[in-house]
Amino acid sequence: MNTRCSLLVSLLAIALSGCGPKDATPAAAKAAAPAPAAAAPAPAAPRVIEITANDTMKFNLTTIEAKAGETIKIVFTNNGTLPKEAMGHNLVVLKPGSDGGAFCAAAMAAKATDYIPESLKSQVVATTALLGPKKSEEIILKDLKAGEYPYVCSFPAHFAVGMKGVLIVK
Ligand SMILES: [Cu+2]
Repeated sequence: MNTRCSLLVSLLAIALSGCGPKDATPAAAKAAAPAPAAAAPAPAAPRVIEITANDTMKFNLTTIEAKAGETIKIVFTNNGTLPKEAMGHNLVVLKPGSDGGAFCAAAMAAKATDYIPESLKSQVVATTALLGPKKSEEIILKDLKAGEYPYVCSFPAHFAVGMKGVLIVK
């Protein structure tokens, strides 16, 4: 019964579509047309760069390269196990020409603001929050200009043991 019904429906559909195949074709073409347009922004999706840190106080990547005009997404993950108060990590991207060491020295007294010193805040291009173990956060750097951007973890003493890197944009 059901089979016969659906067969009838199918036949009806064929009969109906047979009435105006010429109308149907441009309509389908129109419907399909926006698809490539919608897909066009896809290449602009930011390149994702994964950076990790752990209890050894090192970034897995100490050099990142990007092209001028590029937008990148940095996904930063603290894979460590020690508590945030003892071994928190952040990833702070500074403007070209900034002194990462001076920034981190000032950061030591900035516990209240997650080790982002108010006095040097203007040097920050982007930063994650201070992350505890197994936490992850992303930052997006849009339309990068050429230059060398130092990045650091500003948790006390982490810069001194080498928790730093550079984003080179050319
Ligand atoms: Cu750190």
